[in-house]
Amino acid sequence: MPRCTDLVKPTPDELFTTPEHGQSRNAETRPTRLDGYLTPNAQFYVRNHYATPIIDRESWRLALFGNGLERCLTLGHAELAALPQVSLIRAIECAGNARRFFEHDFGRQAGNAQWQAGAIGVAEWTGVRLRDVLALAGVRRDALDVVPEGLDEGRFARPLPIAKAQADDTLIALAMNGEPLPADHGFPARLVVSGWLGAASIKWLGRIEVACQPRYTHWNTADYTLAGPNYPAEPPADGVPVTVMPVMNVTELDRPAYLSPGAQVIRGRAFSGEGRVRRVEYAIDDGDWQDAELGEPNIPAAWVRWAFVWQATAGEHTLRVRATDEHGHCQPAELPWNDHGVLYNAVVDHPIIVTN
Ligand SMILES: Nc1nc2c(c(=O)[nH]1)N[C@H]1C(S)=C(S)[C@@H](COP(=O)(O)O)O[C@H]1N2
Ligand SMILES: [Mo]
Repeated sequence: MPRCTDLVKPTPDELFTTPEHGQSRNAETRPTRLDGYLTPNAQFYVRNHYATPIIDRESWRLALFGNGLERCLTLGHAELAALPQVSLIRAIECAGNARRFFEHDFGRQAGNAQWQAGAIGVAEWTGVRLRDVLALAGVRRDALDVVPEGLDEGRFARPLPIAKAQADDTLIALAMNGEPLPADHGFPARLVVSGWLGAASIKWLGRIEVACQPRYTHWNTADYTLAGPNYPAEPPADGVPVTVMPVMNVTELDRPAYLSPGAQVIRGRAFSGEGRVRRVEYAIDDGDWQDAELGEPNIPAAWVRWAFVWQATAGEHTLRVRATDEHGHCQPAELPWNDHGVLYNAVVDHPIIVTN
């Protein structure tokens, strides 16, 4: 039985959790159930602001318009599929991933779905470069912002600067892990904006405006911003709009984890929106930081799998893990509060209980 009634795919308990405040349309991947490098489509987290719309591929159209283009253009699926296709392995991570830990640190909840660390997935996305599609309509030299819009009920839309829209690895994806996009992940076409907050990767793409003026929607002014007393407002935004996702770790253990004494392989995945992860360290209880072993592949703006062997001894323990990316950015020991609970990437204490 699918538990998320606004979703098409089944979200069984053994593969997903539902973040508190998550309504019936958000489903969080259980990292303990991941196996290979890629997140299978059936296990990929879903973050929907509205119910998944069911779209007919044959009648679906993508409309391009706006004063930043030479001409308006409408394309169907077959026309997109006939353009040069690109495949990329990239993560999509919700800006609100790990939001629940704000409550852990500050004793009160920051807004919205209370994700643990499972609002991230890595897939191979295949489609056309957004740049190639925009070029068909002619991008004017003074184009500034691109506003991709979804066909879901609330027309979810989150502007991008033209430079990011035209990056090599910004795609209109038609396929995910070698299959047509699943309904919940944006069928028939979604954006994949590498390294940026998940909210930029608009699903069920219907329209793209290219504007010579700055563009604002609810989702870059009143949400997906760093807002509150620690951050300056950037009117009309209530804070600093989120762009690149910072270095982050997902440990493949339940909270708390129950393990048996003896040699245990502890695993996880570390990600940085800014490039490759260079190092993952761990510390048990009050012990020193030690290096975990990094696996292959290690793809920029995707993730790297890490592992270490721990000689578990009976009792209660605390594991801490921190990742560092190729720019030297490391997960902080603590993080200031922000009202929408975005970009939580502080090192968290992971409780482990070792019993026979
Ligand atoms: N049209 C549309 N696109 C959307 C959303 C949405 O609600 N509607 N949610 C965004 C957010 S906040 C995230 S984190 C990602 C999640 O992608 P996924 O559901 O494929 O994991 O989609 C983004 N694209
Ligand atoms: Mo998100």
